[in-house]
Amino acid sequence: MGDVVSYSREGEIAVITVNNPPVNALSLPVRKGLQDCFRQFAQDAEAKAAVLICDGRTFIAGADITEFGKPPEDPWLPKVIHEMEACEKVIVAAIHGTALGGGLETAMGCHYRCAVPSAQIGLPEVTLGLLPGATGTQRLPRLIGPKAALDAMVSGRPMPAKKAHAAGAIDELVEGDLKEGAIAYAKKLVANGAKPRRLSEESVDTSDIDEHFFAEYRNSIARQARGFFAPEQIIKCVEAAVSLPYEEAVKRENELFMECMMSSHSAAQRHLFFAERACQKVLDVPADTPKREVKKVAVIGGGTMGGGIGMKFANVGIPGVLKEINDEALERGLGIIRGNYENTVKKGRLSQEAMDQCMDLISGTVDYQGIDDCDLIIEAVFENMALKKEIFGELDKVAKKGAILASNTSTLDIDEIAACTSRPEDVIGWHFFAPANVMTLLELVRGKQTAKDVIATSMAMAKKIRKTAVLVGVCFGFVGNRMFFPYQREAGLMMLEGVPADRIDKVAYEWGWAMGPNGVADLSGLDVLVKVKNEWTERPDDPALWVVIEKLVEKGRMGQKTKAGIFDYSGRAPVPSAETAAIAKAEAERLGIEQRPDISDEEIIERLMYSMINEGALILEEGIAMRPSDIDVVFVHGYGMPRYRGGPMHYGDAVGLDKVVAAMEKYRQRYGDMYWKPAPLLAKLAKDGKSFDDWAAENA
Ligand code: T1G
Repeated sequence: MGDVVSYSREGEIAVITVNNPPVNALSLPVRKGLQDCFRQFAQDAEAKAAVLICDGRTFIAGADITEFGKPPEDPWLPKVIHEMEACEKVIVAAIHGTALGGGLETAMGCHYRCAVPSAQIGLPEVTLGLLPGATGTQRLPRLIGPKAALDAMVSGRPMPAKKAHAAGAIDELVEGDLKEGAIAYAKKLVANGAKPRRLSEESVDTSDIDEHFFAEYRNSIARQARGFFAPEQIIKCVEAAVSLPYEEAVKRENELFMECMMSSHSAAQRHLFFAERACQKVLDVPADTPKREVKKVAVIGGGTMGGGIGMKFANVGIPGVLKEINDEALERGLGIIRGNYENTVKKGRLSQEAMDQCMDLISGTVDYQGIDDCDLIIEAVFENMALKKEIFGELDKVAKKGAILASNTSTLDIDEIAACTSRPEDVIGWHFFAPANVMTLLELVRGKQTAKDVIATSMAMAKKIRKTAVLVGVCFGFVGNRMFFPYQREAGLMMLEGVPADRIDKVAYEWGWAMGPNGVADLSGLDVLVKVKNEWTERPDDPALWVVIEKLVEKGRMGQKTKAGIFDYSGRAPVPSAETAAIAKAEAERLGIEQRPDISDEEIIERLMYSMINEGALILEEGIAMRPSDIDVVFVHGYGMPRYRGGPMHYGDAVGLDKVVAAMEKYRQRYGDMYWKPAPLLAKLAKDGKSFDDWAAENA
C-alpha cells in the first residue's frame, strides 16, 4: 500500500491526500503523514494554499477505533490539528462521504471547509461512550453556536452538508468534481487575500443562551440520556467552551475525554460497534455468495406483526401483498398499516405523500393465488405449529420456484416447518420483534437444510429494510427468547419469595433495562407467555415456573391489553396489584416456597442477569449463536438492554466470569442444580481466567 498521506501541488495549491481505506481513519501513520505533509506545505514557498482531501468513499470518518484501549501514541490528534491550524497559509478541507469524529475535528482545524452536497458531517463519539476529544467540543460551538453544537454532539447524529452550510460549519458547497472545486475555492480565497480563520482564536457566541440554558438542556435530554455517562461529559465541555479561555477549556475537554475512555460504558459501546458489524458476517457463507432477487414480498397474516413487516418493505419501495383469510380480516390488516402510517404522519416524521406512496405498494388478497409471483413470502400468523405447517404446505404448492419461504415464528422448530414442503432449502426463520416497524432486531433462523444463498439473501434484505439481523440456530426460543425465559423465570420466583413485582422492575430499570421483566410480560401479554410455556415441551420440571402468571391469565388478567396483568393499568403507568401479591402469596404457601421479601438489589440483578448469561453460554456450546457478541446484539436491538451495558455476554465479561460463577454457586446452594449449575463453557472460562471475548477470538 502506498503512502497513507501524500503531498502534491496543482499550480500554487498544495493537495494533501489521505488514502487509508476503508474509511480513512486517523491511525498513527495517518496522523504522522498529516503532520509531515502540513510541515512540507508550510515550507513550500510555491504553495499559496492547501487542500486536504481523501481518496476512497469518504473523508476521514474518525479516529481509528481499533487503537482505543491501547496507550495513545504521539502525535496525538489535537497536537496535529493545532500545528496545522497555526499554519500561516490557508488550508481548505474538501469533504465527501462522512466527515465524522476526528475527521470533522480535523476539518474544523482547517481554516475553511467545502463539501459536495451529498456529504455529511458529525461528531458521533457519544455513540461510542466518548466525546469529541480532539478539540471538537470547543470548535463546533464556535462554528454553529452552543445549542446546535450540543444537539449534534449529544445525539451523535450526522448533519447533511446543505444544513451544515446553512449553519456555518461548511463554507462552500461544491457541485461536480470535489478536487477541482476545492482547488478553485482555495484559489479564490488566495485571490481575495483571505487569512487563515482559526476557530481557537474565536470565542463562542453566547447571545442566544442565558444562565438557565445548561440546566434546561440537561432536563431536555434527561430521558434519552438516562444512565449514559458521555452526554453529561459533553455538556461539561461546552460549559467550559463558553466560560474558559480556549487553552484551559481544551485541557478540560481532555480530562473529560479520558474519563469517558476509561469508563465501562465506552468499553461496552465500542464493543457493540464492532459486534454490529461482525454479526453481518456468516462464518460459512462467503460475502460474495450470489443472492436471489427480491422484487416482491408477501406477508401471510395481517395482524400487528404482519402489518409491521409489510411496512418495512414498503418503506424501501418493495411492493408487498398482505394475505388474510377473509375480506374482513384483510381490511382490518390493511387498516393497521394505514393507522401506523397516519400516526407517523401526525408526528411529523413522514409526509402524507410518502405515506400514500407506501400504501400504494401494499395490496391485499384472501387466497394464495395472489402471491404466486412473490420472491419472498413471510408467514406471520400466531404461534401454532399445526397452523404454520398447514400454511407452508399451501405455500409449497403455489409459491414460485426459488421463492424464499420464511416464518416469523418466535420459538418453533424451523426444521419441522420446512419438512412440510418439498423445498426445505428455501425455508428460513425471519423472527421480527414487536413492534416490527419499530424494533431493529431480526433473528434469522437457519434450518438444517436452509441454503446458503437463502441466508445471504436474507442478510442482505434485512440490511435493506434497516433491520439488524443476527443469524441463529434452531432451538426453542432461538437466542433472544430462550435467554429471556430464565430472566423471566427468576423474576417470577422472586415474586413467589415475596419480593414485590414493582421492586423487581425498579431494580431492573435502574440497572438500565428500558422496562422491568414484569412490565415486559404485561406488554407482551401474559397469555402469550402461558402459550409459550405450553408449547415448550422440554421445559424444566418446575411447578413454580411462571405459576403466578398462569393464575393471572386464568382470572382474565392478560396484561396491558386487558388493563390488568401483573400490574393494574388505569393509564399506561403500571400500578402494583394487591391481587397479584395475594396470588403470589397463596401459590408460595401451596408450593412451600420460603419467603425472602428482603432479597438485596444486588441479588435481584445477579439472578436476572447471570441466569441469562448461563443460558447464553449453553447457546454458544450448542452452536445456536455464532459469537457471544451476536448474543449481545440480540439483546441491545431486541429487548431494550442499554448500550452502555454492551449486552449480556459483554456484561458477564465486564463483571468477570469468575465472579459470575462464584455468585451462581450461592444460588446453586440454595436452589439446586436445575437452574444454577454453570454451563460447562462458562465454568471452564471462569476457571481458566478467560472471557467470552477470549473464547470468540479462539473460535473466530
Ligand atoms: N475506526 C476503525 N475502523 C472503522 C471506523 C473507525 N473510526 N469506522 C469504520 N470502521 C471500519 C468498520 O469496522 C468496518 O470494518 C469498515 O470500516 C466499514 O465500516 C478523537 C475519539 C463511517 C458511517 O464513530 O459510523 O473520532 O467490518 O461497515 O456502513 O474525537 O463506519 O469491514 O472490517 O460501518 O459504510 C468517531 C464510525 C470515532 C464513525 C461507514 N467516528 N464509523 O459506514 O461501513 S471516535 C465514528 C461509522 C473519534 C475523536 C474521537 C461507519 C461509517 P470491517 P461500516 P458503512
